[in-house]
Amino acid sequence: MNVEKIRKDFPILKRKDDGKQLIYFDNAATSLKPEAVLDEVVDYYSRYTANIHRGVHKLSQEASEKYEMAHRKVAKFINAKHDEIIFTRNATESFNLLMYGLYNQKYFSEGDEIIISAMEHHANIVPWQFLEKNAGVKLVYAELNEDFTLNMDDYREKISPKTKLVSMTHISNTVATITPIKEIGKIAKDAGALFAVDAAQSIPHMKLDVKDINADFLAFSGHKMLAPTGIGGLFGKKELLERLPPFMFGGDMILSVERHSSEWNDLPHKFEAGTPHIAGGIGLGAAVDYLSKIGMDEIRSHEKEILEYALDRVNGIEGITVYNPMDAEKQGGIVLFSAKEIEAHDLALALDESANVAIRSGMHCAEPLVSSLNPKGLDRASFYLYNTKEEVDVFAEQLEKIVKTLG
Ligand code: C6P
Repeated sequence: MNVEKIRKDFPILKRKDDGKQLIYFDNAATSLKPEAVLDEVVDYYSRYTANIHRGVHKLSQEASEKYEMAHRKVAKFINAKHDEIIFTRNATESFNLLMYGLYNQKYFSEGDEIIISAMEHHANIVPWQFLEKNAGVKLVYAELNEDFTLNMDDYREKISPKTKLVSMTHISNTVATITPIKEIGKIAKDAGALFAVDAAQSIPHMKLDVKDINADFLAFSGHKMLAPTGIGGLFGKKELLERLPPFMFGGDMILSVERHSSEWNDLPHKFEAGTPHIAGGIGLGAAVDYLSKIGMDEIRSHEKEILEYALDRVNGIEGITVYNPMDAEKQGGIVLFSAKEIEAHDLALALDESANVAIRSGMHCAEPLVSSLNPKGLDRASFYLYNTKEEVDVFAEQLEKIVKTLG
């Protein structure tokens, strides 16, 4: 993989502030966008802007075809069928779609249980809390081991005939643990539960195959995988999506409408009510093309190299604590850390101001876990295909200086 060549595809990487080159280590929050994606978005707005599925004119035909093609590209990317991919705004909306669908389907009964892990993002916690309040469902947490890996014994002990859904992250956005998702799924299916995967942090970084992991549902966001913000997706097995009622109603999701009743459209349109983010969808298609051309295995192995180097450098700094499995085989490209005596936001601000290094600080939308590790929040550096060891050097040297002066 030629990282120098890849870097040239990302115009924002030319950015300097006060003469200092931008070092973007906030990829778990959102990724940068390559020219190939930006061009597709501009092309839609400048050459063939039109609503989709609503016009017989050339522009509408072209936009509709591109938008449909994007569904096919995403489907192929994760080995799904094209009508098993629903475009949503983001992973959060995908989980809400799933939750409301199951709720309206009356899938859950009082006393049923949903198992998630202790390292979930709020998007895979809060929707299920709605069911605790409104459907009498109990939310059960599978705990972590001391090294931040998932405690599989705890998960196995907690799964029971009462478990109706297991919804688990594939890669944590904080401690970065990669969960044994295929095994988790098998245990869930053997217990007769539905199995949903939060792939927001895995789909941008590694090869994913929904058939291989036997996911019933899988949620992701486009903006973490080089696509624009405001576009994401939910994969669902066709037979399950056909049974699931829609949660948004209006144009395009219907086949016919009478005064007092309507007939739902085919998949995936049944779940895509109203005018969607057309440019975003087309941009997501371009992002998938870009990632596929480079190769997901190449991206994963580059990130492993950067991660190992970064873990080593950061962990070696006196006064820094790292909260990760510390093994590139067991975790994604994230270093979660804190510096003794320095508040998380102060440290992130100091890195930004002194060396133009962008990292994230705070609760990372995973408050139950992060607040248990440090009630004042943590810092997180997260990597992607365009990051380099030289950038890690600047970051680590600056981090060390800041810890010495502020700590
Ligand atoms: N995590 C982060 O900085 P949305 O916001 O809907 O695009 O993605 C939600 C989401 C769901 N699951 C996981 C594992 C995630 O990491 C995220 C988004 C970002 O960690 C923004 S909070």
